[in-house]
Amino acid sequence: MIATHRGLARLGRIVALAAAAVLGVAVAAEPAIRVQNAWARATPPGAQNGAVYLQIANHGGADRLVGVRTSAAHAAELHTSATRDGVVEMRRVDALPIAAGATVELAPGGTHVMLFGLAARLEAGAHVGLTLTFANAGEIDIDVVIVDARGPPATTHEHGHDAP
Ligand SMILES: [Cu+2]
Repeated sequence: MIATHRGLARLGRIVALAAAAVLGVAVAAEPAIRVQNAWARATPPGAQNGAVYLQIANHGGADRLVGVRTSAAHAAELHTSATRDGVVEMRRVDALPIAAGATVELAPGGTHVMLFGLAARLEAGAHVGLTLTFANAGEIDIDVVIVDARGPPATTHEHGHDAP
């Protein structure tokens, strides 16, 4: 019998998984959903609301973003924006579909996470935590960097998974 390196590696992985299962050890799998480049604009003094933008890369099957929450604001909601007759309208949505293999971008002028009733002013250089809940992937905690009101950090243009 001739076993390829790949076959042996796979066999080794199966054995490791079986051993982990027997021992009751959780096996960390590559996450299907990755949230990256999360940012929000700094808010002026007295502003009550803010918006968070980010990218969701889905390396697994179809999923849905069904919830957002943060301790940085009284409430967080998923919003879509559309221009109708020259007027920008924001609309709350209960869920955002994330197709299999897709990268969904929440960006200015489009879908965003709206923060209502900020606990404190969003100041450039600070970070706030945000928890995203996906129907299949479960909860994912992310770190949102607050940037100068002029725009996103340069890294927002990077699409690499582990780019700084
Ligand atoms: Cu909004």
